Amino acid sequence: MLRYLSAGESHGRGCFCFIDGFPAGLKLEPEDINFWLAERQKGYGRGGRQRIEKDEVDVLSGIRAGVTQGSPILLAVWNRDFENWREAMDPWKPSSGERARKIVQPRPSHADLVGALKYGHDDCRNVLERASARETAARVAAGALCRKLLAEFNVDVAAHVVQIGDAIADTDTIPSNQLRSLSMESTVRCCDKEAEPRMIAAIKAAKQAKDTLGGIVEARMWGLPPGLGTYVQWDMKLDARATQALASIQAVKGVEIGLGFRAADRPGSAYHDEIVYEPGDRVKGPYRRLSNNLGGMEGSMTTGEDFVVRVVKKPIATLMRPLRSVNMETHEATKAEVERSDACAVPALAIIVEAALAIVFAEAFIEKFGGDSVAEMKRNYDAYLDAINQR
Ligand code: EPS
Repeated sequence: MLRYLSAGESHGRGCFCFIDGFPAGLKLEPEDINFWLAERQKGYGRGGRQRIEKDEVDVLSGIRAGVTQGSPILLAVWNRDFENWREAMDPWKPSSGERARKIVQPRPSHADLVGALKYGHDDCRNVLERASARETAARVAAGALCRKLLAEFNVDVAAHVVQIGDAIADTDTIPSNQLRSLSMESTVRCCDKEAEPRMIAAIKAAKQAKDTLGGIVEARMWGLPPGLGTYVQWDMKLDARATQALASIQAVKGVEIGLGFRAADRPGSAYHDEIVYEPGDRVKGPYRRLSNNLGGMEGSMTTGEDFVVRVVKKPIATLMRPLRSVNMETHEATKAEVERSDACAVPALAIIVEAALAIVFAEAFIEKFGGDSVAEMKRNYDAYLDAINQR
């Protein structure tokens, strides 16, 4: 069983990730993780923080001589900005006045208010430090290990931005294996050259208006054999696990698989993916679908077609022209706290979505094919492919 948990505060020592149940025998280089950490920091619309940080992984356990050991893996991404926050974030000594950077004017749409009520904090900083999307650096590090494991089985994932504000891309006809190179050419990770400048203009306008923007990312994963996940128990359903992993990314408000909500407009005859017998692709198996409206999932299991999912992120909560709020000490009407923030972090979401999916699907591979070593997984994987190709 693959499990992972993160720890860390946005302006504390760093972002940490504990991964248990990761198979032995996967060869890795630091760049396999650092590349994705750097990608997460990029994107038009990011704020000043990314100029301070240069996220790099520090492996504290579980990897020896560039090979995973089968033992728990502990990863750290140290925060450079911590130097500027030592006093406010000190684990032992309380700081006072300006230096404490106390926040009592919660931002609408952030975790500030409810978190303070729930945990009994009188300082919203105790909430926002952990609720911050900086936590996604830890997930991206864990996701990088899982991507590398999936690559051993020729599974790949690419996410790209399909909407920012009212700028919408047209990318349905772009093959999945071209999404990576096309999105890497774009500062907003958009594969549609015509929509890209409209997205950049939308972010620029929002920034000038001291506002923020959300958007939609689409991810596709390919190289998946049929039969990952299961229909037999609610908490083992793979589409549900992918949805949970994606919905838990900060600011995500919706996830749809395949046609998603657009399934409501169609009769069954125009929605269901018809089945044909078409041997030839060993991984997909001999049965194919004539379309992929279900996004590569039937009965909460992979079908062998590409897994397709879209994720919507709300606009970032911190506005430079703050919305109405309440001072929690005086109960007076006031404006929400203004903290340095991003105008739009949707391009970064693409990298985080890929990482979140890599973790869920790596876990599904380990369940199906065994989790002690990569070599054992490969033996079981080959035997399974032999079996399905005889059906
Ligand atoms: C983030 C770092 C943060 C924010 C962002 C995510 O840095 P700081 O708060 O120091 O500017 O830029 O967090 C949010 C927008 C949020 O709402 O939590 C990062 O590294 O991704």
